[in-house]
Amino acid sequence: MFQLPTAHTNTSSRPLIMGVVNVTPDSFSDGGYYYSTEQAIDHAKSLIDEGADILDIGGESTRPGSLSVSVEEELDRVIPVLKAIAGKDIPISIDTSKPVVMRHAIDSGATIINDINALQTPDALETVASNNHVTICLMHMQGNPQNMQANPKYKDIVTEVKTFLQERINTAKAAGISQQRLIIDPGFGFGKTLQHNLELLHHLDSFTDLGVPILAGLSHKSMLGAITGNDVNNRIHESVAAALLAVTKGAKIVRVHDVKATREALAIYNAIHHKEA
Ligand code: PT1
Repeated sequence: MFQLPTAHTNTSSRPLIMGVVNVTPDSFSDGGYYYSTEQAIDHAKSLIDEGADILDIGGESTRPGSLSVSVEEELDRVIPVLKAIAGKDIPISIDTSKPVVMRHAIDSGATIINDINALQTPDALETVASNNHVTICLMHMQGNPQNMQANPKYKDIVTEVKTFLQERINTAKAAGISQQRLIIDPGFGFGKTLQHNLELLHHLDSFTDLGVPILAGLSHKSMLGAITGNDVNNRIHESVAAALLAVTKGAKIVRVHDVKATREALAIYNAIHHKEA
């Protein structure tokens, strides 16, 4: 069973690396599900070899401008991959906002629900509340992936994101989910300008007040490319720098594509902070 006892209670534990496993059809292939399933399973295995602590499996892109997929399609994408990885002795997170996908993923071995919609979808709260083994990541987003980058607006980004996450924590607890089962995420790139994202990262430490572990996902995001000018497939260095910065600002979990590079960078952090690598 996966819980984050160390991330919650033991400040001497090292930060955890969540490796991203996307199960989305390859636009350069007409091999259909089998092809992308096999590819995702191979990728998951290599992230385990690189030292991932958690795998985050997602079947619906949430990058700016992405369209949602049907429940059936999302299930067809993620469940075979989940089943292939379950039993490999690594906690599995499912990146979904759909209660039906949450339910099937839990039944197939997922122990973390990573919901960019913070359990606001009807039935989502009820679906996860009853299962005491499941940890939930509540993320902030303004708008939805299709429209979120159109015109993001805040008076005070840090306060507004924090207030939202506090409300979602309270709602989850009122539904019977204990605080020990929760993780929060400010949602970098989800309805935020570059300036908003930088302000959030700069003040990430203020989110520790909420009393639950912080997860940060900055890997390969456009905010990094906006600074260096590198395209999405060429942002390893800025992603590693951002992950390390997030950790120094209190993140307990970093969601990354480049597990090996992040692991090596965090080894330096761990050495300084007397945490076991
Ligand atoms: C995240 C996250 C996620 N990000 C959590 N789950 C994505 N908990 C998917 C861009 O600006 O940060 N936290 N699941 C990926 N989403 C994006 C968003 C990818 C923005 C790219 C951008 O480039």
